[in-house]
Amino acid sequence: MSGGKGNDTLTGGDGKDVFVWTLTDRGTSDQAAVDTITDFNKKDDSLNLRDLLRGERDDDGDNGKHSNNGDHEKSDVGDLLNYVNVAKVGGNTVLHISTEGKFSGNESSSAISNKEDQTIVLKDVDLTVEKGGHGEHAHDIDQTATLLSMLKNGNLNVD
Ligand SMILES: [Ca+2]
Repeated sequence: MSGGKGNDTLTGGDGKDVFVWTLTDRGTSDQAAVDTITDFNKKDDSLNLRDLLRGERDDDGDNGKHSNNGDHEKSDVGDLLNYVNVAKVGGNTVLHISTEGKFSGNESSSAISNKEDQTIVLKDVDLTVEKGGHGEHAHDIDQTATLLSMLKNGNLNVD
């Protein structure tokens, strides 16, 4: 299922749904395209960003070619942090995306919004993992753990 260019609202319905973005779907860093999925199901559904993220690769620089099945290794997120930043807004999970991988992986939300050219809102579902513990940042989102969990659960496909 694909929204195409511009802002779209997507509803998958029952069963396993794959939501696909291609590079031409993106907006600009001045005005990101915002797509909303109304019924993303953690158990069955996945986001395919393979074509949207330009040059994303895993950490060993082999573009996933030498892993067992050609997929992103499930143990590391590689430079995915430069492309995707996950936020929790109310009951929604929001993916901020820089298709050119311009995020530093450690920056303020305003810096992120200046660089993002695609936003994906997953309504009423929480895919985030918090840092945990008791410190001041305990409830901050652990970006690496969140992306790993999405990759592992099949909610996110980038290769
Ligand atoms: Ca769109």
